[in-house]
Amino acid sequence: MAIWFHRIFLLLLVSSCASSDFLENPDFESPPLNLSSNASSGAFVLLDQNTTLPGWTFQGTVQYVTSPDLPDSGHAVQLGEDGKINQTFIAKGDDLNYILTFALIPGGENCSSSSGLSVSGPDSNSVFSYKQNYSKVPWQSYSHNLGKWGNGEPINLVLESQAIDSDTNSTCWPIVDTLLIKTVGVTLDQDSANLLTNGGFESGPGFLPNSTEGVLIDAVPSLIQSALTQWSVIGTVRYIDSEHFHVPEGKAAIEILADTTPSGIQTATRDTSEGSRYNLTFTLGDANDACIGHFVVGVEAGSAAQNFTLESNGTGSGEKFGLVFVADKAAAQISFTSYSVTMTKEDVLCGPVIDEVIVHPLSGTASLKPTWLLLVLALLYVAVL
Ligand SMILES: *[C@@H]1O[C@H](CO)[C@@H](O)[C@H](O)[C@H]1NC(C)=O
Ligand SMILES: *[C@@H]1O[C@H](CO)[C@@H](O)[C@H](O)[C@H]1NC(C)=O
Ligand SMILES: *[C@@H]1O[C@H](CO)[C@@H](O)[C@H](O)[C@H]1NC(C)=O
Ligand SMILES: *[C@@H]1O[C@H](CO)[C@@H](O)[C@H](O)[C@H]1NC(C)=O
Ligand SMILES: *[C@@H]1O[C@H](CO)[C@@H](O)[C@H](O)[C@H]1NC(C)=O
Ligand SMILES: *[C@@H]1O[C@H](CO)[C@@H](O)[C@H](O)[C@H]1NC(C)=O
Ligand SMILES: *[C@@H]1O[C@H](CO)[C@@H](O)[C@H](O)[C@H]1NC(C)=O
Ligand SMILES: *[C@@H]1O[C@H](CO)[C@@H](O)[C@H](O)[C@H]1NC(C)=O
Ligand SMILES: *[C@@H]1O[C@H](CO)[C@@H](O)[C@H](O)[C@H]1NC(C)=O
Ligand SMILES: *[C@@H]1O[C@H](CO)[C@@H](O)[C@H](O)[C@H]1NC(C)=O
Ligand SMILES: *[C@@H]1O[C@H](CO)[C@@H](O)[C@H](O)[C@H]1NC(C)=O
Ligand SMILES: [Ca+2]
Repeated sequence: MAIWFHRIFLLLLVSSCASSDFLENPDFESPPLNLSSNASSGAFVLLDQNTTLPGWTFQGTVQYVTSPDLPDSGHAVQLGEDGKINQTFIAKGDDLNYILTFALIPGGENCSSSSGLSVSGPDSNSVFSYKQNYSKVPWQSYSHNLGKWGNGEPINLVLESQAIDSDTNSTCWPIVDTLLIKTVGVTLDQDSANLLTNGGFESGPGFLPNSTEGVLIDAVPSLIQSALTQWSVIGTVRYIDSEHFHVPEGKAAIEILADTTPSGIQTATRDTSEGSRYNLTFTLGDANDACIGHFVVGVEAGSAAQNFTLESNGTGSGEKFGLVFVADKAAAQISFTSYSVTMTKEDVLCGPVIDEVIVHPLSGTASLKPTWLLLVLALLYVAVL
């Protein structure tokens, strides 16, 4: 048992580093230079062609925002009609993934429809929109994987508003603040007992300094493009930190937020052999976020599927469960889907927490075949005698 655990911790040796060094003026606290209008005269100041925003290039309608309701109680930018900002930074270190976390704040009052925010890297793009009932505070942290880049490569980060309504006067334009870039490098430990990578969810987006609400991860169909290393996402999940939530193991875990449709996470095992039996174990719990309810989590592993339930009183519980499955192929699919729509008393969506997902072979599988063979031969030998 001790060896298993030792190896599990070895696998978690993913190098990662959250840094504000990559971006200049990531929180917009360095004010625009050469403002022609009087900046102290209002909370929203339109940037014009004579203005420069330190670190950033901008186009279209971009306003400099001053408000106590921002994550850093300071300044941010609002991307209005055709509003766009960009900044190029240089990759440091080889083959690292660059994961962006940022705060999204809905802009304006009395507006009927929210405009989307498009976030792009050189070969990636995601569109975000502020969703009601996903946090207690009036802003949300989101993440986007800018991809894997080699040392010295330039990464142009572009944030742009995406109008969804023809009536631009009734549109709530997105406000963006506190950008954080985290580099994540996963070195697969082939000797590890766990046949899953990042089964403890320690490798994922960075948490913003003043955030108590975790980081939302929207649907992403590909493991490679996901901000959560090696896991794809269906619906929306919240990446939670142990500083502000109950996390069963390590510093982070996943809280699945099912809305009108089920949400969940999915990955694939490595090095399983078709027809062999494996034991999948995981911890199912609640985040200690006052999420009271009856959790139903569907677990699929290879060809096995089973529903697991947990009665949550929202005070940070956790229970270990297991599911034995037969691998249907070398990379068996493992997924967790929440069917329960749960909300806190404050109308914030919440749900089951998943952590410590481990897959290991059961005895009596391929690796032990030689032993069986020897035993049979020994019996034959005895029989012959
Ligand atoms: C400020 O604007 C003037 C023109 O109005 C321009 O000549 C000057 O270079 C600008 N300075 C900065 C720092 O952008
Ligand atoms: C800016 O506005 C403040 C009051 O809101 C005023 O005291 C100041 O003189 C103005 N400055 C300029 C350059 O107009
Ligand atoms: C930019 O600066 C020039 C020169 O000072 C001025 O003529 C022009 O009106 C300014 N443009 C805006 C949009 O303030
Ligand atoms: C955190 O919030 C406090 C007050 O709201 C603010 O003074 C501080 O600058 C923020 N820290 C960061 C890192 O944003
Ligand atoms: C923004 O992107 C343009 C090209 O679209 C580029 O010329 C410019 O240098 C970028 N700005 C920054 C600050 O990286
Ligand atoms: C929003 O509506 C309220 C009440 O109708 C009004 O007092 C306020 O000025 C409006 N705000 C804006 C920005 O139009
Ligand atoms: C979202 O929260 C608001 C109050 O914060 C509440 O009125 C509304 O019903 C909630 N929406 C849903 C879908 O529960
Ligand atoms: C938007 O508002 C401006 C001034 O507030 C007005 O001139 C314009 O006609 C409005 N546009 C629409 C489509 O309502
Ligand atoms: C699967 O692993 C769990 C946790 O180590 C253990 O309790 C359970 O007995 C195992 N199942 C089988 C069939 O070995
Ligand atoms: C698990 O529960 C969901 C929702 O109640 C149901 O649709 C699904 O068929 C169940 N799956 C299994 C394997 O029982
Ligand atoms: C919540 O559940 C835990 C364990 O399941 C239990 O120890 C605790 O007393 C419960 N709290 C309430 C308020 O029911
Ligand atoms: Ca964890």
